[in-house]
Amino acid sequence: MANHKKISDARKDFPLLDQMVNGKPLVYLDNAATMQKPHEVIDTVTEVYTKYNSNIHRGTHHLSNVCTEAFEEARIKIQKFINAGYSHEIIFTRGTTESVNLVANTFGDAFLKEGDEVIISELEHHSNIVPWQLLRERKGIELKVIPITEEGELNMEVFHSLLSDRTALVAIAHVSNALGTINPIKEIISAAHAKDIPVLIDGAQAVHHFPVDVTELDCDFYAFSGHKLYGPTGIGVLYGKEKWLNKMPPWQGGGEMIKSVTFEKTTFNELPFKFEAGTPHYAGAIGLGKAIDYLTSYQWDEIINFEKELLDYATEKLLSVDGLKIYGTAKNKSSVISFLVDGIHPYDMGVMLDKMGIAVRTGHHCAQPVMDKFGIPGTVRASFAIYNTKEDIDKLVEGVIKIKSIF
Ligand code: C6P
Repeated sequence: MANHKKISDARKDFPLLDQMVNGKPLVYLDNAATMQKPHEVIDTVTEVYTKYNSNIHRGTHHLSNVCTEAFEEARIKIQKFINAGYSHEIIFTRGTTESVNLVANTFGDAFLKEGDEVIISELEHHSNIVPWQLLRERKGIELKVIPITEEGELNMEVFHSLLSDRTALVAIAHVSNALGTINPIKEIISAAHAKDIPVLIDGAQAVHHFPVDVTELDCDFYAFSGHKLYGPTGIGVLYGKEKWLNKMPPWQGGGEMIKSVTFEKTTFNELPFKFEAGTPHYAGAIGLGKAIDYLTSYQWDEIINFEKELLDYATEKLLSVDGLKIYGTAKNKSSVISFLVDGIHPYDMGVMLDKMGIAVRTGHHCAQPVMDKFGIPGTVRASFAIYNTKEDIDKLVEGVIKIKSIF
């Protein structure tokens, strides 16, 4: 068996973490928004631009061949990472948002008709709500929403009752970014498939926390972003089953996605290129491949246990603060904690924590319906990665207590 790295050594791999913010050592707890990048990823992207930058799939020259090979190797790494059947089922996009929009615009426009229903949930990120609303405007489809409980879990009874002959797609987050809830997507997928309904999973908050196997899940589409996976920004993935991708029309038109073009008729390229119009973000894709190498140099069990330990520690410590309420108390949770302290607006809390060098996210986290459900303007959100420590959490809790005493 390969030698795995130790999580306790992870922190030194992330150069950005070693800095002062507002005169204090940085405590970075905004990982659900974006992860910091290890040296290996930064060096890989630099290497693309310093050693073999060249447009891919186009040139006959050496640099173009090297770059193309590295880009396609990254695709295969991603295929293996999520255990997709074929590398051509991996479409490079700008991120989760673009992946969901791609499905809404191609699958949605081609296969959904007026009166068809798309099931989403109350805990979705806006990027898995708005594309379906835009499709509703174009096609007259209807949106059905699975409500969440006080704990922030999906009401599965309602989900099952929403499935009907009119349901054309279920589009659901694997993990909620605002509450941390890990959704029972296996149950969702098999219930939908029992009625021949395809399922799209928004995996933006999942792929870096635990292994995802799209073959075992049997989902039809799975979307995620590179930057939340310790990889570069501006690159992401749409996994789609070959049977759907082959039937779906292209979305954006341009170079690379065509086989031949005349003014009378254009024929389209094969998968995956049919969906990758224009020069792709190959440096980002190659960097994402390296981020996957980095993440998988740890054992998943170690990552899961480590993040769970941080989550439990932070939950216990934060709950000991008088007047603090945690939003999102699902039994199955990832390392995200949303909270509010009585009488303190989340924005004020965020700004004051920043003065102490502590980076958290505040607001609605692009999940406004979640905030509406709880009748709050937003939350303070701390989210953990493999380079965080219990000391980071101690500093957060000390900060919260101090701010509370000022208020
Ligand atoms: N959530 C957060 O702070 P993009 O921006 O395309 O990489 O990812 C969008 C997205 C989609 N789904 C979920 C569940 C997400 O969490 C996100 C991004 C960040 O929570 C930025 S808003």
